[in-house]
Amino acid sequence: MLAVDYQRDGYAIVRGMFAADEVAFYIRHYTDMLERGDYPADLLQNEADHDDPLVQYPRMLQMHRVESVSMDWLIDLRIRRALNALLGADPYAVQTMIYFKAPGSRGQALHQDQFYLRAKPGTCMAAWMALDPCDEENGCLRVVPGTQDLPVMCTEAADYDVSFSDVEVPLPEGYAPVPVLLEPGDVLFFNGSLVHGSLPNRSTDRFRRALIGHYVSADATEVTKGYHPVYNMDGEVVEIGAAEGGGLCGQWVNRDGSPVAELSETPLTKL
Ligand SMILES: O=C(O)CCC(=O)C(=O)O
Repeated sequence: MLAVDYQRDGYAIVRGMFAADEVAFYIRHYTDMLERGDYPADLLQNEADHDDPLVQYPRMLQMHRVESVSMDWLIDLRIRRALNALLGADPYAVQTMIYFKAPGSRGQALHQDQFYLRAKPGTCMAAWMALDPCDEENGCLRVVPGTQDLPVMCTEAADYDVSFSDVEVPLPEGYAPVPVLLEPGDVLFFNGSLVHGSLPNRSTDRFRRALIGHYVSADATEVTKGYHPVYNMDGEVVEIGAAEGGGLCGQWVNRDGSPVAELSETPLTKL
């Protein structure tokens, strides 16, 4: 069922993969890290604007490189088994992130993870675990059905009023994001081509926390340098190459009245 959903849609949800007490533990753990100030900085934030909830509750990146709770979660047996079912083999683990998404926080414009990771050959994969109930009001993740097999698409400038990130994949008519409603402990898996993002948290008092792991399929021989060191699912460092940015990207063109993505000469300018 999980693999069937994933093959068809490029994403699949495992409900209740982690228990309520585990979720409570992760919330406490990362809140403590935030309060102590000993977390890996996220350079995407606008440090000058201290009223921005994203400055008060910044996203953390690559926590698994400095502390074991994150590494243990990244290679947790339940996630490992699900990734095996979806990818047919153990992947390599390359990233952890936590989003606090406090009330009033901006979201993240529609994008593809492969734009950043450039896993080759094969793809990258996300495990996105809800730590709070996630709905449209508090800025749940949104995915765009039908985009799971696209090449890395050319991007446009994102709207900083609603997104903290700077680029956005444009969507032609017929493609629309759908909200992914999750409960704490649910894990959404999605591939690196699937266009996804989130809108601002419009609630006044509800966080939308998520713990996220990124992986590359084990046939990948390269991934962008910033995602090294690369780990196997036993937590051991493995050596694979560093992917380059640039190259061709997909542009929407009209073919017989339908939008299709064709590779364009326009180079990607940013990783
Ligand atoms: O959680 C979000 O709002 C966005 C996360 C995301 O896009 C990602 O993990 O790639």
